Amino acid sequence: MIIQSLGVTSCLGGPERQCGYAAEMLRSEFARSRKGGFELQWHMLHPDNKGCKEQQLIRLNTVISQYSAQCLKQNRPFLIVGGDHSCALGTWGGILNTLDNPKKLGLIWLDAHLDAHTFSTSPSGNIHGMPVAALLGFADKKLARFYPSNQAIEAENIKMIGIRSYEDKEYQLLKQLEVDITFADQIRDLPQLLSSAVNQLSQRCEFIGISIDLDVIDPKDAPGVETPVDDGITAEALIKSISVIRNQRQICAIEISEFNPENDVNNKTLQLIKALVDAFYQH
Ligand SMILES: [Mn+2]
Repeated sequence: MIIQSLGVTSCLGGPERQCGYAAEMLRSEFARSRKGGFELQWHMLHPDNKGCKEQQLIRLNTVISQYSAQCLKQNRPFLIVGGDHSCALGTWGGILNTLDNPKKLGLIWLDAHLDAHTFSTSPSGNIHGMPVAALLGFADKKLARFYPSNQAIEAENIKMIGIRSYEDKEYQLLKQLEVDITFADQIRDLPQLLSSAVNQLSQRCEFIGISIDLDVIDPKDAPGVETPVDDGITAEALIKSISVIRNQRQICAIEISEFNPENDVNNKTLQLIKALVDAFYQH
């Protein structure tokens, strides 16, 4: 099986310059040792370095959205490897653009953070902390420019898992929308939780996306992230969970973001990304 894989070598949506390398490092890892059953067909997407950072990110998200729209139309499962988590604006925005009804998309968001800020609420102004607000249709005017769709995911079709660091304003937005949030300290059995989230969404959605921010994992297991937060889920539990849901045919794409090799220890986090990809696609 060939998996279309888009590597987004950008950290335009985050504060650092170090989170754009995951896809190229992962490609080398897979070239070195590959398990059977699937092959990643890589397309690397680099920022074009023209004009200001904001214009670059707007163009980048548009290209990501075209890529995911095309994969969906051709009915091909695909993998997106960021970059910072602002790639989600393009990945899921592109899918929404192809659907006749946005209610057909369900999204599972594994993250330490809520990522539901707008420019009006964010203390840092970093766009990687904002994709969920835009995907739910609550972008402010400035954020809307970075979101290449005018469709939104239904609040009941998004499930946030592993959350443990957020600001009150983003929490208030999601609470008011009654978004299903499972905080990290509420998780007892992650494989069971994830598989029931997928099952629930599959009742009403034709397509389900999985968006993984590596900081959902505890820094002991995944030190190589942009914004580590203590008390996360274990790598083992996440790998197991991903292998449990891999046969769900509605899952159209997996997104993995926020790898920062500068913070990694002995390639632990890089190997973990590879293990997650293997867990989902290997047969
Ligand atoms: Mn995130």
